[in-house]
Amino acid sequence: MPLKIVIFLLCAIRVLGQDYIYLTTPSSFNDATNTVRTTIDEPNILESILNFNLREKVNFFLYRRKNRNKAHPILFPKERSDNQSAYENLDLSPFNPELQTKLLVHGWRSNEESDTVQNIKNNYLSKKNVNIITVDYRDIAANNFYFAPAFQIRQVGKYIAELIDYLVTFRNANTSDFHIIGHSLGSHLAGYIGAFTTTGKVGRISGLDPAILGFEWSGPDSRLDPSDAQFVDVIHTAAGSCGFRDPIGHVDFYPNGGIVQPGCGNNILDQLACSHGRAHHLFAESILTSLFYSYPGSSWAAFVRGEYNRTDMIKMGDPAPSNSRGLYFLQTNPQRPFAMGPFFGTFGFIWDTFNLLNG
Ligand SMILES: [Ca+2]
Repeated sequence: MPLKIVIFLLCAIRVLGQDYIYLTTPSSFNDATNTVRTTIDEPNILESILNFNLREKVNFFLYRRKNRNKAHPILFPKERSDNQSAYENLDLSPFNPELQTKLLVHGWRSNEESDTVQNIKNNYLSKKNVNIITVDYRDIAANNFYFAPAFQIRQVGKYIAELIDYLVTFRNANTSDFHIIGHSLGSHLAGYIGAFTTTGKVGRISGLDPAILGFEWSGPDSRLDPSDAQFVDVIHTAAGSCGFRDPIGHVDFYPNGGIVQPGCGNNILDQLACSHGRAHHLFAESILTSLFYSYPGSSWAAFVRGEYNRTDMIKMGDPAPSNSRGLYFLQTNPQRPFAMGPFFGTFGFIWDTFNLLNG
């Protein structure tokens, strides 16, 4: 069994807690028709995947500073065709079209109340005056059979895109002001939302360790890619196991090399799960501190050898500049605060400082 599949299984079993999994193969994928091709033989599973009611299963909540601890639900109309009265609960909502909107989506076996969403929401509201819209599709995401939600997020994404189009068309919002942030499976969901938005291209998508399982061999239409937003930034923290290994954004950050994160335990299962979750912790912290100094390079090995230029530094996470492109590397602490600012690679920094001071 190829090593890569073994790693997949380790990752999946850890999260699934069950004894079967289906894997995709490159030859079985058809980008034009499906998100994920699996060898599903069980008709009841197939039925549950294909038949689901989006209006019942997908919920939106709006937060502003004035209601940061009390979610304002955005209600769907009974008749979807009546766009003028759609989402009428918005009339009573604190949504402000003049502001940026952060749209937060969770991943597999998660929900709107999870840290992956709430930490980022709370940090934004403490730092910036923005609209926060959180999406909850927990009934879909809760399916232990990973490939069901991995398949269904295409439809979920299209459904969420309709809300963006509505806000732009009827509430004077600007498509460019939308920033979608998603962890794991939520990263690819964010890609679908961007791809299905019809009123323009959303301003930005941040993918936090995008899920690899079922997507590694997918074409760009079936996963997050740079065409999904004006600017796509990605943080890789469990690259090649739970998270996407290859760069799939305009800019891709690989903290600590991107494969395993420091402070994530000693056994392989804990390391994978913890490393996969580290991406959203790093992003949440970046909203507050803006201290993830990152440097461009060809590989982690080259970075470790000091083959980078400190003057090319950009900051990972929320402050990442929209014109940044390529691969970036950085070190982090093993615990909060994760950001090291300029004080990493101690000897390199001392050497740089020494040289600077001595002309
Ligand atoms: Ca895409």
